[in-house]
Amino acid sequence: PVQKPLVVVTRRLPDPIETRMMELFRARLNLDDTPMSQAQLIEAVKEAEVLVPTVTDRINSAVLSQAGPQLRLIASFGTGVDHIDLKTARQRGITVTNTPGVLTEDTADMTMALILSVSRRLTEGERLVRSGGWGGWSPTAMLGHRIWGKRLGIVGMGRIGSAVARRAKGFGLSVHYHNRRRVHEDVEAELEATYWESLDQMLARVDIISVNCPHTPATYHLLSARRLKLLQHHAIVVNTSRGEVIDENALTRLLAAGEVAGAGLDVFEHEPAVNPKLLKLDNVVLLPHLGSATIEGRMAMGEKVIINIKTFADGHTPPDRVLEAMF
Ligand code: 8YV
Repeated sequence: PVQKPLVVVTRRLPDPIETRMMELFRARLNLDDTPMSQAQLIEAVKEAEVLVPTVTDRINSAVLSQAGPQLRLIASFGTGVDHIDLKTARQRGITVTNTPGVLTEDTADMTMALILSVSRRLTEGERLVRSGGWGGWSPTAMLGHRIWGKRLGIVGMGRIGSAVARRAKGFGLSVHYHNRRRVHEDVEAELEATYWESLDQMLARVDIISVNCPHTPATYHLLSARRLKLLQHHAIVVNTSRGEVIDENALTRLLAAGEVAGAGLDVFEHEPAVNPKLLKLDNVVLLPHLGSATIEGRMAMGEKVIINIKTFADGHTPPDRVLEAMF
């Protein structure tokens, strides 16, 4: 087992996490918190025994092919691992871990916040008040749609999708879902969720779509132009997963044409770039990837990273090991 491994952390993490990392490991922190360039990542993997990247680091084959043999573990700070080339990591014998579970509830909260914001025109109304343009209450002004009694279609019924389903029940939504595999009947019964084997059929029948699946080669543009056109014109789309799961240009066109009624997006296809045409639309709520951005969540993510590194350094399989076969 590696003792006190050299751990390179690519971004600033919560202070107590960094302090603990300095105590436990030889931790090298990126104090200015700017995302590392590919050249900096390559420098990092030449020396690091453990790399702690985040979603803003592309740990692709170009980076991994430059890694020295001392790089044994990539302990990612986050749950999604689409920024890491898992196949190349496996071929080079590098273990990969993530931080699942601890950001489930926060991300599900953000999903509900977006559903409500879009349906009830929250940010539009806020902009009106702040602009000084609010002329006073009117019986017909800024009417949104109620969500109670509507049909929610969840794409990806994993941890986060299930947490969204639990909340949705409380808001009086009926829950529908599409997943690679149907979930266990007991879980389905608890969530009162209706399974759709055909995503196309589900899209045509729901009022709200929530994307909660990971981004993998199989889910890239899962919500393609063709599929988005299956939505009813009053439908709204919410995404707290990864921008790449939706064809953002197609969604933007349909929103502008009124063929999709609204969208709540916490993630984008080319983050932090946002399609400029989206910025002009009133029927969208746009957030800067805040799904897991709570103090509690980020602390728990950091603690998970530490446990994964410690367990690995002690010669055991880390609890949150990621295998290609999981996706
Ligand atoms: C973080 C996330 O914002 O965990 C994920 O997959 O998208 C978020 O929790 C980020 O990815 C941390 O690297």
